Amino acid sequence: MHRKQRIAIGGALASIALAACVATAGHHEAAEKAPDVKLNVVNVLTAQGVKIWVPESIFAKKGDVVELRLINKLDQEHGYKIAAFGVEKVVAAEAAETVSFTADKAGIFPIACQLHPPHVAGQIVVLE
Ligand SMILES: [Cu+2]
Repeated sequence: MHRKQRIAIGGALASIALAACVATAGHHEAAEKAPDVKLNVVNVLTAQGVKIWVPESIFAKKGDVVELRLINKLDQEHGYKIAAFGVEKVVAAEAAETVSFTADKAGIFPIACQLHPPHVAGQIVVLE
């Protein structure tokens, strides 16, 4: 009697484990499509009068899909360019844009406003 119950429970657990496996596999596929790095980057004017995208440094691992929501809080359009990954966007005053790319090479690459080169630039660090 106990043995039969144990077998029945064992079977049920195996079914649950199998279902969990299937669910995990499905989730994994979905995760591959979702961005690995998802950040809001905000263009602000500091107290010192410096226009800057915050955060200045973005970190990712090689192969990561990076999605950045560029939010321009200033009253003038600004650019966001990462030449290494073909990103070049102009964000209108008090507007937002999204850029997405795959960080397919490791290294440290500059981020700049292509419209106003003197603006303080940032960098993206892609780990091997
Ligand atoms: Cu600018």
